[in-house]
Amino acid sequence: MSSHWILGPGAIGRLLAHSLSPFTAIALISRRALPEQQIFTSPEGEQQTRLLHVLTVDQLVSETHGQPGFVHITTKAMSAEAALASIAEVIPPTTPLVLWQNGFLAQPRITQAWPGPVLCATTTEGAYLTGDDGVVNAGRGHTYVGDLHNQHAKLAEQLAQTLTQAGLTAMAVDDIRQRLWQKLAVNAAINPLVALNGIRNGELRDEAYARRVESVVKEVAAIMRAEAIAPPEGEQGEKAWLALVWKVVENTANNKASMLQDIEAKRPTERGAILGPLVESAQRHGLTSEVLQALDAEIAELEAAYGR
Ligand code: KPL
Repeated sequence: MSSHWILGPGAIGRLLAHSLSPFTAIALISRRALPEQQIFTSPEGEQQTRLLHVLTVDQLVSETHGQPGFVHITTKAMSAEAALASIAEVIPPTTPLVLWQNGFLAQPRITQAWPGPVLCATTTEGAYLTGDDGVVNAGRGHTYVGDLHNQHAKLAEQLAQTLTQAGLTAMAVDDIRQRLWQKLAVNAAINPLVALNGIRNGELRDEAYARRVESVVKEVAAIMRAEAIAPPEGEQGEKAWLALVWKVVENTANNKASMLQDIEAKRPTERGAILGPLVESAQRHGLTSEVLQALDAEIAELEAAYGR
């Protein structure tokens, strides 16, 4: 039976560790030590305490721990490459990786650099941490897995089956690139604006912010067209992207978006993984990205002020 190593003990990492552990060997790997006893709360509110195999990166590289069947990288987008580098010496270069990052930064880079198969996953599972020893699966969702060049369909199918058996409904897909860009497009219209204004997602519908959402979507829609990415369903074009953004705003109206949480906790944001690929794509295709660049600069300014 192939074991799953999970690198990054955030909400998705711990959700994976808890879900997979009754079915397969797992190791939850982090930079700093975490308690082995971890509490999992299901979407129905049931609590279970499990003894998980937790390891620090230092322990992993200084001891012998066998070889993993899969390594899931569940760090933030900007930490994924460094996290992989920190354990690369103890895993064979043929090890399949699964990247769970937001945006579209870590995925193409690691796919190009890693000799073995690289799967990407995108999920709508809701999860949040309750400290060093707890994770809550706040809402069930769907997970899609595939690789950017559609060369590892069997492996994606095997992983999707394992995840589904573990209670995380998953499907292998041949359009993961599109799905990652679609998620990024919606994220770009919500995350920076709510982070800059310190508001819940639903407040974007207020007149004071709605115009700015529209101007972000205008640029994003043109970039998506150039990248040959259509909205997931229904019509094409700017109107369809805007409708999708407002639908997500409505469905997540009470959410404190991830970028706002990062700003409040004075952590680096994922602006490079969300706005970066859009700005880079606009430049490549000769499109304007003034609004996106202005958002990026404003977020960068907030991050630069952390230490002051
Ligand atoms: O995915 C999200 C995030 O918080 O990062 C959105 C869609 C903005 C919902 O909060």
